[in-house]
Formats: sequence, structure tokens, C-alpha cells
Amino acid sequence: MKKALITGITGQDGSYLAELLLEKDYEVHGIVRRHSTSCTDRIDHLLNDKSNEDRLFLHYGDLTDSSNLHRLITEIKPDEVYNLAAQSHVAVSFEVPEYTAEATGVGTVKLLEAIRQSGLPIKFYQASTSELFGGIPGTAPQSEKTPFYPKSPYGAAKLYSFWITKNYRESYEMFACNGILFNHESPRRGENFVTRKITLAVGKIMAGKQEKLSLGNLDAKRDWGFAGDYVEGMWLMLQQDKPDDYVLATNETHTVREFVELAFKEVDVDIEWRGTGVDEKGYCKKTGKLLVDVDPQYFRPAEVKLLWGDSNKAETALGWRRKTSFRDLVKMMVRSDLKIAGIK
Ligand code: NDP
Ligand code: GDR
Repeated sequence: MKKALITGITGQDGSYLAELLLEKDYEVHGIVRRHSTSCTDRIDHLLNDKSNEDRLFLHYGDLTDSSNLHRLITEIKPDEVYNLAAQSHVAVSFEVPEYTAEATGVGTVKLLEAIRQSGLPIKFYQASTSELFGGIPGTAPQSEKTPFYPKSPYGAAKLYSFWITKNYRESYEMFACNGILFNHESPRRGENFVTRKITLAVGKIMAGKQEKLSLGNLDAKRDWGFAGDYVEGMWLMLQQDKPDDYVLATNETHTVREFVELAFKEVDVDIEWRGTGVDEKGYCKKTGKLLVDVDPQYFRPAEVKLLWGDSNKAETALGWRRKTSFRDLVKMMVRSDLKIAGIK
């Protein structure tokens, strides 16, 4: 039985990856931070499943605590380590830049050092990101060959993690891979990322629990896929003969505005846009009710305008391809949030 250690197991991707690895008969270990309330909502279904009793284990820890990482690596002796833990919110990284550097950047080298010093033949996956590209005009679609230009403290911290992962691979012949993943979403997406914020609002507005949805930049373009598809790509990277870096993306891009339109369309509401910039507003075409407006508090000090991936390399080398379409992703998220809002 193979053993995997997942940092960030309580997050969106951690939960889908844990599911996948348990299905593949791995013994799965996860690092969790101490919270004043429970933080295991996304994996409670796995923890409550009796068949996982002797193959799913949680350990307290933190990427900023290297002594803890050393102890866990030497005690667990995993075959594979997936480093998914991070302060992962781009806008929040402007508010907590130092902490983001510590957890999202330096945390990676702490984990790599723990692995290196253990002397164990551990395969390592680093959760790298399309935020490394920064959406510089003329560079899309972005592939492994596109130059990096991060535009946030988060992106800069992930840039360090990308290079230190590559550096440990080249310096110490470690099996270390970067998955450069474009945005991936799901009903388990954190509530303050734009897709989930939109689908939650659709559910609450339909249930009469929210008046309208306030957003930032409606023109931002993202390459949005389904998280469940992407964790399969992470696993595939560690099953190859040689370590390498790969982009995972849908090869499509859509604006935030399009996501809003499609999400409301799922509940038979057509949006009519009026005005521009901060004065842009979205109304229900049929009733004229205001449903969406723009609030400058959601603008970022620097914005990545266009992310559009090219996952050709992963498709050819790993045989990976996204399975879920953009439309099906929006539908899946809206349906789940309608249920949460009390509507079937
Ligand atoms: P989430 O924000 O949902 O999950 C982040 C996880 O990291 C949580 O389990 C969180 O724990 C944990 N964490 C945060 N800080 C620390 C720390 N200091 N020590 C230990 N654990 C910590 O992110 P996603 O699941 O969406 O993303 C997974 C990874 O992939 C992240 O590194 C993200 O930056 C990266 N990524 C994500 C993409 C996406 O579109 N989702 C795209 C590209 C990269 P807690 O529950 O305690 O908060
Ligand atoms: P992103 O995701 O920054 O791409 O990072 P997010 O959903 O936060 O933003 C996507 C785009 O939507 C615009 N936007 C808003 N964003 C938020 N959060 N809230 C709003 O109200 C809003 N209105 C418009 C943003 O400006 C942005 O352009 C995600 C994270 O998962 C990272 O960890 C990961 O590395 C990247 O995706 C790839």
C-alpha cells in the first residue's frame, strides 16, 4: 500500500485528492492546522467512512513550523508528498504579504528540506499556479514556455516555490514536479473566490435571502476547470518515469461577466447589463430588478487580466485532459448552492 502525505488536505483540492488516493488504495495522511472551530467540513465524509478508519490519518502541523514537518516526514515515511497548503487567496495576499511569503513561499523549502534530510525516495508535487504568468498582453495562451511575471504577493511567493522545487530536482535529483494549474473550481470552492461567490449569491437571491451580488472586475478572464479533474493530473505527474513541470488547463477563457450570466441562466434569469466600469449593473431582463453591481472594494492593487492555458504538454505526456466543460461546471456549482439555500 502506497502512502501519501497531503498538506492542505482540508482545502478544496486536498479533499478531492484525498478521495482519489483513497480510491486508489493509498494510505493517506494529511496535515491540519489547529482551529478554534472544526475545519474538516470538506473531508468529514471521508473521516466518517468506517472503511477509511485505518488508512486516513490527520496530523496537526503548519507549513511555517519546520520541526513539525521534519518529524512528520520521518515518522510517516510517505512515498508521495503533495504540497497543496498555502495562503491561496490573491486579493488577501495584498493584506497579509509577509505571512503569504512565509506560508506560500518559504513553507515549500521547509518541506523540501525535511524530505531531502530524511534521505527517503519521496516524490514531491508542488501546487504551482497560472498566477505565475501575470497575464502579460501577447503571451496567451500560456504554456510551460511562457515567461513568468507575477502580479501579487501570492504570485511572487508561488514563484519562489516554483523555482525552489525545480532547484531541488536539479541539485539533489529529487523527484519533484510543479503542476502549473489554472483556476479550478467546484461546489467545495472557498466562498470568497469569485465563482463560488457568484453561485452562492444565485442560490441566496433565488431563496430571497440576499438582495444583490457585488463584484469587482467583471472583465477579468480566467481559464476555469473542475477541481475533481485537476487532482487526477497531480497524481499522474508523480506516476511518470521522470519528474517535470506541467500546465493543467481547459484551453478556454471566459470573463467574470460570462460566469455571472451563465450562473443566472441556470435559474432562468437573463441578465441585462447597463452602464460601464464601476457604474456597470446587471438587471433581470424580465422584471428589471437590480441583481449585480460593481463595488471598488473588490478591485485589486494589481490585476491579472487574462489567463488562458495551453495544456498540450500534459495532454500528450500524461494523457490528461479536463473532462468537465465550463457550462457543466457552472451548472454543478449553481445546483449545489441552490440546495444549500434550501431550493431543490
Ligand atoms: P484552499 O484555500 O481551498 O486550501 C488551502 C489549504 O492550505 C487549506 O487546507 C488550508 O488549511 C491550508 N493551509 C493554509 N495555510 C497553511 C499553513 N500555514 N500550514 C498548513 N496548512 C495551511 O486552496 P485550494 O485547495 O483551492 O488550492 C490548493 C493549492 O493549489 C494551493 O496551494 C493554491 O495556492 C494552489 N492553486 C489553486 C488553484 C485553484 O484554482 N484552486 C490554481 C492553482 C494553484 P485551513 O483549512 O486550516 O485553512
Ligand atoms: P484568482 O481567483 O485570483 O484567479 O486566484 P478569484 O476567484 O479570487 O478571482 C478571479 C478573478 O475574478 C475577479 N473578481 C473577483 N474576485 C473575487 N475573489 N471576488 C470578487 O468579488 C471579484 N470580482 C471580480 C478577480 O479580480 C480575478 O480577476 C485563484 C486562486 O485559487 C489561486 O490560489 C490560484 O493560484 C489561481 O486561482 C489560479
